[in-house]
Amino acid sequence: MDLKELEGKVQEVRAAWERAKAALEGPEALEEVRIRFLGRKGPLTRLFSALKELPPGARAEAGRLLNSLKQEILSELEEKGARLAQETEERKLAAESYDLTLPGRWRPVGRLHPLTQVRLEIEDIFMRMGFDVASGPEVETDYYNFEALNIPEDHPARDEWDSFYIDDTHLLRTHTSPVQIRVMKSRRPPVRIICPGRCFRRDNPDATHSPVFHQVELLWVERGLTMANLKWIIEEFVRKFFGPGYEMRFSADFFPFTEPSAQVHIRRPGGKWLEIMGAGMVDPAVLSEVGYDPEEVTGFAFGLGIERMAMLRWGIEDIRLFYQNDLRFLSQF
Ligand code: FA5
Repeated sequence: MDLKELEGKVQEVRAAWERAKAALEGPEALEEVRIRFLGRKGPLTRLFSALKELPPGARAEAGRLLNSLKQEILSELEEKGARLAQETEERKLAAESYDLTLPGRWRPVGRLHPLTQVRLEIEDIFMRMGFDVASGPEVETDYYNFEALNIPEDHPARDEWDSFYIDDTHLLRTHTSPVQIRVMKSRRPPVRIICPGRCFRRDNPDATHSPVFHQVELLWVERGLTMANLKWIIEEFVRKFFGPGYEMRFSADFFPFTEPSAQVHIRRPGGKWLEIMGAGMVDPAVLSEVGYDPEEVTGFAFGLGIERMAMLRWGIEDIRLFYQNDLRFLSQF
């Protein structure tokens, strides 16, 4: 072999390399082509070993030619490899990227039931006035629900609170007033508490009555309290809860455990009058029953309907809406 012939072979290898390069795709093909051209059995290795067949004067030139082709192939392989790696990376990123035009996923946010909102607000108003929050059982004895409240058996007032009895002496409490008795029996005056809670009556459901409903009981017992204090507290509370535009009506009523007794109606602007509570001065017989001296202390109490407060606040005309768990209704509050 002479230089001329070697030059021709180098040309051939370069041409074959150019074709292989153009068809290159993917990292495996790259490795295959590297072995094919530069491996031990590749054309370049063969040509390098053929150098010794050349006349000594041509070997340097021939070596230069072969080395430059080898460098060319090496650097192009490297470049191609880098490009392939970059393309792979870009494809991966493109597949991972966020599509900002997709609509978001709707995640409903929970909220407090309107009756819970009203209860918390009522508690807040009275706690700021210095009342404690007390509680009592929903299953009561006849004694606390009626007798200690001056409603003996056979008293006609029992008919007003048509009750769910559990056995001869236990019932679901018909009002939160039994908590008055429990609190007074466990503390000495002065006593200043409110008690929110669930009540149960065999009332026929209608727009303003539910067999399960909620009351807030208020009780204040101290030396020298009068009906004027009770009226002031109620007016102050109604003003704070409803704000301007609501009217209040205070009228006489009867409860065996208060004397005198009153009821309170509220009217929303443009709405109907709705009874919200019964109230009165704690009857001396009740004070004696719990061991207080009616000559020494007086007290007043009320029982307020939470559902009625919510109805007046938002202009809701049917109490049953609170118990139907319809999200179209509940999500408005
Ligand atoms: C009582 O329950 C007395 N314990 C209130 C009381 C307490 C008087 C302390 C004096 C001193 P009455 O039955 O009127 O009273 O109920 C009071 C309030 O509870 C009513 O004004 C009304 O707002 C609410 N209420 C009563 N029954 C229902 C019902 N079935 N559904 C919804 N709310 C009711």
